[in-house]
Amino acid sequence: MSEIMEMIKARDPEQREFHQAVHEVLQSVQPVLERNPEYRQQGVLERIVEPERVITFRVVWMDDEDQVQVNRGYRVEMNSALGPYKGGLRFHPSVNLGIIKFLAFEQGFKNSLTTLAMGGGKGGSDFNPRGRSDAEVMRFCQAFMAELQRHIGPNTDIPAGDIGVGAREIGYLFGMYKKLRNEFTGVLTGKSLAWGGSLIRPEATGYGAVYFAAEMLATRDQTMEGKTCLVSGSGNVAQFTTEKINELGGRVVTLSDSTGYIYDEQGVDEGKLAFVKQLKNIRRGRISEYCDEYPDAVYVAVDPSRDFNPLWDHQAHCAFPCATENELNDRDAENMIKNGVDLVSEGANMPSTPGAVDRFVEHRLLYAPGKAANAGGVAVSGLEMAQNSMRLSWPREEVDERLKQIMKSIHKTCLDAGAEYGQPGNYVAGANIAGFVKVVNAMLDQGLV
Ligand code: NDP
Ligand code: 2IT
Repeated sequence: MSEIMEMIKARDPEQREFHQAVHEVLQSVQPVLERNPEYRQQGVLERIVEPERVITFRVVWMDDEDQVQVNRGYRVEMNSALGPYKGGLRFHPSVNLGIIKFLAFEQGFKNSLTTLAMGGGKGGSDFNPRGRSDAEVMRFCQAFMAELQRHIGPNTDIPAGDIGVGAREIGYLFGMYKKLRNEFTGVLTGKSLAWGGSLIRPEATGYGAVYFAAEMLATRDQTMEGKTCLVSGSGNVAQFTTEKINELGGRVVTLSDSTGYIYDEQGVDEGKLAFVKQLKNIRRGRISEYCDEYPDAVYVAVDPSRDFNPLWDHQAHCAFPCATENELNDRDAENMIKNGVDLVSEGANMPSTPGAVDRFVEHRLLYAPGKAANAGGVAVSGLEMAQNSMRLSWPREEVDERLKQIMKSIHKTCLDAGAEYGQPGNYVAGANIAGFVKVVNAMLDQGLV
């Protein structure tokens, strides 16, 4: 394992998030490698950490002041052993190749857990949508797709949303793909309902993270009823996590964005959540405005250079980090444990630092890593692809029921794999082992390609 880590660090020394993601998986799968020496003989580790294809490109567009803007575009096609490359697009100024590679690496194992036939991929750009007009976002999306279109297709690579890419961006991207290729196909997921989208796709990641939490609680004969929950983020995943927690009788007391968080002792109920959806999705405002509408809540600005985040320092039973990678460190984890949190279900990808993960595992929390807990989003993307292929759409109840069954199945798969390798109740080991074994066996079947 240490040789592989040294190799990837030597090759790409600056890709810290990618190193972090690989290290976690390699650590978990150590017992699998010991039991299956052919994996090492066949060089699976060397192969699995190297993307099948990396595409980077220039994106040139004109802003509203007639200034030329140049951004970088990426698509990492990581692994196609289980199906066409599948994974979201992220538009955020922090995007770089290391971040896209970490996300694509995680995506491959997550997609493997869903039971659907999807390989791993991820893409995006360092474009910052904040403060940009609709027209600017449209021109950027069109310029981005002008290049991306030659690399993707409904049986090749199917992008979707992630941070900064929601229904609006998917619409502009789809429109440009259709125009350039003269094809109306399911090449993107997360489309609007009227033109090929699936019911429940917008809700799926958040709902899935709460279904997974409910499954974990059931192993201790508990339910979400009456549980106080900390949620971070206020975007797509945070909103629908909050919605499902409310439906199951829990209470969400925090939401955040990259500048700070709100604490609402009374809970973010259905009406307040409708306000947040309007604020974030339509007006594109800041979470601090929540307190102008609901003065009983408090807003706390959070300095990004802080060594802990006060959001995680409140009394609660459950935590759902739904913002971004490494948003929760070892000190935050200690605060959470001290405050009574005994369940963590990750809506975001890799939101907990390695030190935080160690604390959760040591203290035997019900801790679900993102690749298991947030797999509902890509799972319903897979169901959107299935519906597109059949040219029909399933009713809401049917998609929701399939999502529930998939989350149940992922939960069981993680528990079974953990137990098989001597780590009962460890969802990190279980998710990494189960996700890895399926991908690797498919790679072995398909030879050296
Ligand atoms: P959105 O763009 O809808 O929302 C992102 C939220 O996270 C915003 O509240 C944003 O605040 C906050 N955020 C972004 N960057 C930072 C940062 N550096 N520090 C603190 N807060 C930050 O994205 P999603 O809800 O779709 O994605 C959230 C997470 O869930 C990501 O980790 C994503 O990879 C993951 N995910 C998403 C899926 C999906 O289907 N959409 C599926 C599976 C995982 P601000 O407005 O200030 O930027
Ligand atoms: O991280 C993720 O799983 C996503 N952003 C969703 C990917 C998808 O293809 O729906």
